[in-house]
Amino acid sequence: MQSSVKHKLLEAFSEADGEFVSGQALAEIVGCSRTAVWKHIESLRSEGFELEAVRKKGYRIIAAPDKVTENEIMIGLHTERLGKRIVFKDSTDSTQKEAHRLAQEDFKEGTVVIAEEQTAGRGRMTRTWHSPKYTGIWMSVILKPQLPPYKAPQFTLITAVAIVEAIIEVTGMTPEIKWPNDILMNGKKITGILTELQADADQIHSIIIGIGMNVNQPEFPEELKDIATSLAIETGNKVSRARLIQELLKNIERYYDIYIEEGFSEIKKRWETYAISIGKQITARTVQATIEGKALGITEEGVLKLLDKEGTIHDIYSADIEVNN
Ligand code: BTX
Repeated sequence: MQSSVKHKLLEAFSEADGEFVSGQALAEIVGCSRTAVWKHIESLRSEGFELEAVRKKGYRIIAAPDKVTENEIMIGLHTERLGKRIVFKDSTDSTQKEAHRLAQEDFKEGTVVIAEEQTAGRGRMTRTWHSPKYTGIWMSVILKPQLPPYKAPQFTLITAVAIVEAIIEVTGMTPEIKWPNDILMNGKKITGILTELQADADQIHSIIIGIGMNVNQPEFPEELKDIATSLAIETGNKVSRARLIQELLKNIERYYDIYIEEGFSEIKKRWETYAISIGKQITARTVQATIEGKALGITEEGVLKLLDKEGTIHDIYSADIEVNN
């Protein structure tokens, strides 16, 4: 929508102070037809404005979108490095893409990209990540650990523990981790993690950790509604995205520091207490094959050990898994 039209409509609603404004009056204010007004109203709705339409009365505004501001995140952010620089976007294709670009421009470790909406949010491989406006946390964190690339999968596990504990802290509910990169609530996906690298053969330059957390969506599109959920759906309340972002950054920094100073064992221990698949019969679909067996646990490198019924133990580096019992 042209921003001047949007501006005029929002001004008219603001002056009406919650009362109805007729379609005809809006058409005159904006200088277009009533059908065009209706289209503009639809466009405001898609941006998160709640507008009521009543025949013969017109339109009235019920709520403006629940935006997050940079200041809201900064006040109450208790970190040393993470989030000291936040690149904040109202809309972007993918925060991962933006973070990759910034990482190459020699941005410091801890820079975070956050968007209110992603138009081409991505998951692993060529999958898409549904990222509607003003409802979730679509965020990428740039880290620059001096480590070899084979350590990178551990960062997905560090992030998973950080996410679970942030959700516990803010909502009091305990989600579960499904190896390697899903966080579930009541069996449905509440958060996905995408860990990507800029590296040469023996040294990581940057790790870009993408976090997509469903927070306040009231519902999901048809193709996701059986597998996805949001914190608002599960808790019955709207949840503060700014507060969650603060907790996430604090926890990621904390476990990252523990990892660098003490190694992986504390994180592995916590990860295992939140994981659903360990000790269970699972089906793992990798790019090469589908393997069924018992998930024995993860290694220090974050690799899943899977025992098949012939007694062979497989090392699974990346897969989609299904828990069978
Ligand atoms: P994944 O490949 O494990 O999961 C992707 C799959 O999850 C999709 O194919 C779809 O079935 C399902 N899905 C898509 N959107 C949602 C959603 N909102 N909630 C639940 N399930 C969904 C997971 O990949 C990693 C996702 C990381 C997303 C973050 S957002 C910030 C950053 N920027 C970016 O482009 N990606 C990351």
